[in-house]
Amino acid sequence: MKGAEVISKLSTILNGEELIVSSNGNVSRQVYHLLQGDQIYLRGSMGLPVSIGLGLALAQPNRTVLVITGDGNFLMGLSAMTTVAHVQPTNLKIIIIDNELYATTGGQDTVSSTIDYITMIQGMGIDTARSFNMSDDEILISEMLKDTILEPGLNVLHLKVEEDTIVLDNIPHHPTKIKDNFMSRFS
Ligand SMILES: Cc1ncc(C[n+]2csc(CCOP(=O)(O)OP(=O)(O)O)c2C)c(N)n1
Repeated sequence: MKGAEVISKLSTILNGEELIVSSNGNVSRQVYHLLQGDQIYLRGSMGLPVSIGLGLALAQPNRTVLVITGDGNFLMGLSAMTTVAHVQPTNLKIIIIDNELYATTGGQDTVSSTIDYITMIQGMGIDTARSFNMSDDEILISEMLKDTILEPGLNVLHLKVEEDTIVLDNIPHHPTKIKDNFMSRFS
């Protein structure tokens, strides 16, 4: 299964009230085109989705905050996970779409193939991390996504996915417009 298919499946699980932060590049494009709502689609600012998601979760404790991040972005901002583990924001959910590539910029390898994500994340102090290889059994994916989003507490889901061959159009908004649209959800 590909990352875009995972993101599509989320549309049947989300209730529209969640605040989503997506990592720059293909993942943000997929979230923009495949999910509803004015969300934080990061552009350019690689490595920051977990940091921004943490800040948002603390600022909006009554809303579910969902971070959807590529593995390259996740690894670049890895230190933010130690703060997430320390703070344990119960409204924060993190989904790592791991294609083992910087797919957006031409498919260079990340170092994901040699990392045990669950051991790493549990070592930081997050017990509720799950990992799933999407080539194993596609039927389980909806349940995994549902559990990650609907089960109370800080949840992390690491998904090994196939590379997307279809690249969606870029987001047709300047970051300031993305910010304004997102902020209008609170007015
Ligand atoms: C600091 C920085 N370095 C590099 C880039 C260029 N860049 C944009 S997206 C991207 C790849 C992101 O990889 P990943 O998060 O794994 O998502 P994927 O492209 O695989 O969907 C890179 C290297 C950038 N925007 N900022």
